[in-house]
Amino acid sequence: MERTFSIIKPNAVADNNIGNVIARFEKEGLRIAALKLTHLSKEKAEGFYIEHKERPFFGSLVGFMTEGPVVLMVLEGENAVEKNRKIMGATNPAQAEEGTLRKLYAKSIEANAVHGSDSLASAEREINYFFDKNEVKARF
Ligand code: RTP
Ligand code: MG
Repeated sequence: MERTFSIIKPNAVADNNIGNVIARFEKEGLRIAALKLTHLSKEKAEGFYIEHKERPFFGSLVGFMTEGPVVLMVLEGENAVEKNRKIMGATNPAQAEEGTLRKLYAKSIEANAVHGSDSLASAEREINYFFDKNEVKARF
């Protein structure tokens, strides 16, 4: 059993797609082990995306991620990291497959509806960045 970290980004929250995203995860067999709705500070968003600090889109990305509330989740399930990436689809919604969350709910490559950890190591870092140990409840 694996854990991964997911964010429903500000555009998807603003469009009232929280329920649709969560329903999809549950339908695909992922369980929610932790969840909170919050509004990221600039500092928190910068720290989260620190690996992209030198990329040209960094400032814009941080601006977007702090423009409205987000939903932070820990998802649990078999092969959770890869399963979540498949459900999300490609970073750029123009390249995302039909039926993926990004194809359905993204507005642009930046406002692409969801984040999902890209490896088990990232998942561990990202979960610990946003959640205390006692906030994450094993479901399996
Ligand atoms: P994420 O980390 O959000 O799950 O997305 P990802 O792995 O598919 O994409 P990544 O390369 O890690 O980029 C992180 C986020 O930065 C924004 N982005 N903007 N303007 C651009 O060219 C550009 N490229 C990436 C997206 O919001 C992407 O999810
Ligand atoms: Mg990434």
